[in-house]
Amino acid sequence: QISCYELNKKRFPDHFRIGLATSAYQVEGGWNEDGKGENIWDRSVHSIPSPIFNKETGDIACDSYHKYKEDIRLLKNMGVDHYRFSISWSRILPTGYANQINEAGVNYYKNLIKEIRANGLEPLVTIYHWDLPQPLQDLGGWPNEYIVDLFEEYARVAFTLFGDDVKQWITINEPKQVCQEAYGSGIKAPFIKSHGLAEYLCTHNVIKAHAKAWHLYDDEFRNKQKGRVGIVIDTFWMEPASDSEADINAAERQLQFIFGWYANPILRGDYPWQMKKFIGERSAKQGFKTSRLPEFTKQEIDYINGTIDFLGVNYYTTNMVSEKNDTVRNEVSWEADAETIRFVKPEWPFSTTWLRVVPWGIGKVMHWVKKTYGDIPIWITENGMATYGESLEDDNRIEYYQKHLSYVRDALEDGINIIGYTAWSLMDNFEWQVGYDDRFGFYHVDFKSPNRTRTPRKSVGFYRQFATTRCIVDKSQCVDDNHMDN
Ligand code: PNW
Repeated sequence: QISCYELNKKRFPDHFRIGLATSAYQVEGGWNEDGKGENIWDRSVHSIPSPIFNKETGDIACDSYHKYKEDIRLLKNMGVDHYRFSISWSRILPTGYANQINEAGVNYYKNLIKEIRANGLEPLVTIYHWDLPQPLQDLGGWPNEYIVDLFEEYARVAFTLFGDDVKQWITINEPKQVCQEAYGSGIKAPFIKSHGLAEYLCTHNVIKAHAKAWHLYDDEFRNKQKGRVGIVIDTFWMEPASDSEADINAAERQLQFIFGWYANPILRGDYPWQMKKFIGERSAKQGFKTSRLPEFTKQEIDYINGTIDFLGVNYYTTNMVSEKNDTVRNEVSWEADAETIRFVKPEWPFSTTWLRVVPWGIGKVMHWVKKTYGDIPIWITENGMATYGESLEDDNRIEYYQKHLSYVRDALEDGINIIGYTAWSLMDNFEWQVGYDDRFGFYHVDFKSPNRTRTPRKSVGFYRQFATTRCIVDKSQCVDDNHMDN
């Protein structure tokens, strides 16, 4: 049992921000209401055959387009500091272009932000969480460089309309899924399979688009609005499978292929050397005239380097990594280019297909980010696990959060500059290609009811206690009250 004195020392600091997250397509619904345009998820979920488990759609999702006031009540009730949500590009710009603004869509976000503020919460707003307007996909989507300027114009609309009330901006959520899963392996909208080609072109443009939006804010909005702009990058922790130099290098290379792919250009000016070397050599062996990994010009490198006020990090799970001795080198794909083998340990508790519960991984990611990129402010923007079915007894979720948070607390103690923590998710929602099967919510949502009733799971009590006391252990669990001062 922990002493209450120790417990109090282990409180998270008062300025540490505690919050909850969702994203537009996953919760809003109202897919064609009030002038909203079609996006790539609308198009995909309505196509036949459906690429989504059980043919589910986000047409109604949690109906937050109508129930946002109730959502904010739930957040308020949990005692959190901030709410992370995303703006649907096609709700405010139905064609994707900024020449035509949909007033009703703008009003939805104005009201949402007003409601958040009126309840004493702070908005943390993601500009792009995977729902590209379909007309821009018809031009080629993210792999077409044209997207860079269009994203800048969308960001300008967002800063102009909402920037007086939003001080924390995220340009793009998880570019790795935006590019690798959407245009490489093709398991997310627009479900394009272009292994080892489009996924690299996509990334090139995502990085440029992010940098442009950051410069735009810096040049034209920062003085007046005084906010900050970051990006959210996701990674698993990659643990070397053995002490061999080859496996240690393989794990580091895998981190660079997932996280450094985006973080290195933004924080160090260019793609990681591991990617340039491996993709370059493999491309040559495969007979390509140039590397499949595009190159930044010197000018672009200078423009992109340092375009960040804080770094958002999403952590869910960990993989073991060993070196793959690939002498043939004929496979053209991002997966193969890294020349690694990834696996999980059977004893790691199972949450969902890709998510084993490995709490210590979050601490290792925090240390690695600091070691690799220096003392950048980190905001943990997602962390969480899925459960299944209708049960409200989610002790495993409580344990997941308790353990992950204790590693976050240790990382703070070690001097890592973590400014906030955002759990995924406020409530069950449309979990992309797996539909409503994986439930990530503190609140259970009844998707069979037209009311989309939200019911608290047991974990709501845990998170409320964490948010309000800033302790991850309950006071009733500590002994000796002598030193407690609250
Ligand atoms: C994140 N993976 O996605 C997203 O930001 C959320 O929209 C999503 O609901 C949440 O995590 C839970 O899945 C990920 O397989 C999806 O590596 C898949 C992976 C990572 C992140």
